[in-house]
Amino acid sequence: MIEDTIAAIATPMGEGGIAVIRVSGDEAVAISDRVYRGKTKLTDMESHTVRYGFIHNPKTGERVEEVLVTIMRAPKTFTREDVVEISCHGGFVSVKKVLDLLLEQGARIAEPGEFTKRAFLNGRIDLSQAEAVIDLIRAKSDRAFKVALKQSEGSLSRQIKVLRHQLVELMAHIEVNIDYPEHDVEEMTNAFIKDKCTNALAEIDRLLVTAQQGKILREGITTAIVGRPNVGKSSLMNTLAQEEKAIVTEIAGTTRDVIEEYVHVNGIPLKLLDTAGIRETTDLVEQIGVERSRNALSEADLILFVVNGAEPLQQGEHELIEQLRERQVIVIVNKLDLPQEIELNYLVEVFGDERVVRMSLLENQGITDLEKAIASIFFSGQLESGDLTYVSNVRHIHLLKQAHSALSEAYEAAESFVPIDMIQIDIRNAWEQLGEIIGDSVSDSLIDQIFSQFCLGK
Ligand SMILES: Nc1nc2c(ncn2[C@@H]2O[C@H](COP(=O)(O)OP(=O)(O)OP(=O)(O)O)[C@@H](O)[C@H]2O)c(=O)[nH]1
Ligand SMILES: [Mg+2]
Repeated sequence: MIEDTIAAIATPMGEGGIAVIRVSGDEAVAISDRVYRGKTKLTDMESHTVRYGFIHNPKTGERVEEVLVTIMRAPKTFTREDVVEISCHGGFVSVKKVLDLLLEQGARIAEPGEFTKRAFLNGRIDLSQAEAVIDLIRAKSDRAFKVALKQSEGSLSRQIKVLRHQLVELMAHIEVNIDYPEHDVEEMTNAFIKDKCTNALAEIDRLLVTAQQGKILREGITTAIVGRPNVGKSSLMNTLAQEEKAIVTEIAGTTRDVIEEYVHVNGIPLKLLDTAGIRETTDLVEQIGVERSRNALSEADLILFVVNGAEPLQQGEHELIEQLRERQVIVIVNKLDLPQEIELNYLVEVFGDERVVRMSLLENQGITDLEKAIASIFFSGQLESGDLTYVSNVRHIHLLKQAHSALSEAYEAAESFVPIDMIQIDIRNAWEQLGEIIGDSVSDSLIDQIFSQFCLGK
């Protein structure tokens, strides 16, 4: 099916200890052999062994690199084809030279994701596993990595397969009923369909519930730090980032732009946005900054609303509170080291006790309380459970929702005694949509689109 041999640099561009070039395909060993010189020929090497040697230009005889070559023969390889990995010195120039020689000898430069695509096309992994490989590469936290690893091992695929199997059984049952209606009474079949649909719907619901958490694990919770000037927003950013990321001064209006940083709180990744203090101002630059603060505020999943505990709430803050009522908010009452003037009871009344955290960023007080508040909002303890199957891929979520609505329709139809061959169509749709998740019934263009998200050499 796949005939040519592909090659690419598999490590990131730039300087490093080593860089690896990967070659895959029928001719991988033969092509590599033409540019390799060592004690034995690569064609004589056993599978899954490593050899020291040199890469040379067969035309000029020039020695180009000192390398280690790993030979892995099909089918026990990442792509299920013959794979050769050449480890060179980590400079850009030498790696490029070795790659060019391989291309001259008949390899073709791989497209992004083409190695993983071959693993999929050769049946070593299914589509959701391949997509998990992208997640593995992009994982921003330990936990996101574990979830992706689990998916790449096929945990989601297994659950989808069980579901599809149940639907096939249901379809077979209906088929029998269509062919031999005298064997069954309509009522029994309808009850059976409703029962099976209810089970499948519950299972899909369970997977969809994990979707929100999956997104967070992958992308981080977009968290905006907002409040009026000088309350300690940038101090909070620096405390959570554990470095002097943002400028902190006693001048109100220090921060003028949105400052972004990824941090982890109890293993939960946050995409933290420090913003300009919100107030009326005539300063043009600050006005733009305030505008950006408001945008960050409207897009955030979580808002850390910082107030100065040493002063009563001000008019602008009351307005902000009104906007924040319906959002996910943690109020940070800062400057606890100073005599307190703020209406604490009022804040607790509006946002709830566990959503108001008292801190002194100057004296490093209250940080654990804040961490707890963040963790309790998003995971309510659920993340600690051992099941790491999270649906986090937008394509999967969309397909699950479609399968869900098809099955709901089947249920409704059975309830109102619609002819069962009509119901069969809905169930079949759901079965097909679930199949698309694992790549059982996907188009070539979709496959191309999915694999183009990969980096080169993967
Ligand atoms: N006493 C006391 N001062 C603090 C505390 N936290 C921050 N400050 C001081 O408050 C001032 C303002 O802090 P920033 O972090 O720059 O405040 P900001 O909200 O980012 O201000 P803008 O960027 O101007 O909107 C600085 O002088 C900080 O040292 C605290 O817990 N206690
Ligand atoms: Mg600031």
